[in-house]
Amino acid sequence: MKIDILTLFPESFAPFKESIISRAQKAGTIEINIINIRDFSRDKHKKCDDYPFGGGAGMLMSVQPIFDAVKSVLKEGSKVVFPTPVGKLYNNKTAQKLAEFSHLIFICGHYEGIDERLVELFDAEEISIGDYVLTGGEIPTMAIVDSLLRFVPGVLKEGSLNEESFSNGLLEYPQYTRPQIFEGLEVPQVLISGNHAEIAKWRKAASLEKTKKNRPDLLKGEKIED
Ligand code: 6GU
Repeated sequence: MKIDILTLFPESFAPFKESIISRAQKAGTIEINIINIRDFSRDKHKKCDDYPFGGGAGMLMSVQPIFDAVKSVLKEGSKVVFPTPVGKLYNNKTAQKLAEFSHLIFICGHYEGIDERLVELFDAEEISIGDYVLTGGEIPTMAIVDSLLRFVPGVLKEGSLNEESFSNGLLEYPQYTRPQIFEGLEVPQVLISGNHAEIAKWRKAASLEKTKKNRPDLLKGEKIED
């Protein structure tokens, strides 16, 4: 999968040089390009913002640099994604759907946003990562890209996805590592029993308990699958 990220702040994507994402890039499973929108400004001062028609506080991103930047990478089968607080709420299902595209283009908005015609011209998928407002699209883009890459074959180890939170409609069960007793707290005995059937039973119950406590909304009207 190829991902082009269009931003006025290319340095914000330094975290992509780390860990699983960096490994997947080196292995050639994914290719991520960070593109500076400012490089596409035809203004002599490389200006990339402008006043909103109708007035109001703040500036919008200029339409021309973004349009040209998208055009420079757009091809047949590309999907344009625009992270925005007015988008559809993002979840693992959206991540899975996005992971099926061979090419994604992310437009990172800043200031008060982008010209609505860009959404129309590129049939951009507007996605919000939650009911709060961030100062720009860089953090949401990182969250969306990181989470969707988990569904691209070859990025994670086989099987890693199966027991994760949300994969069966529940949150993941609690995990423990050495030492067996820490600050007076013991690891649940069943996990050291070596009895895999009992461990599976315990984990399922613990998953349900965690979900009830932290995300009861996930349980409403849902049938819990084995
Ligand atoms: Cl995608 N962008 C911004 N700026 N704020 C957000 C968001 C996106 N999702 C939630 N808040």
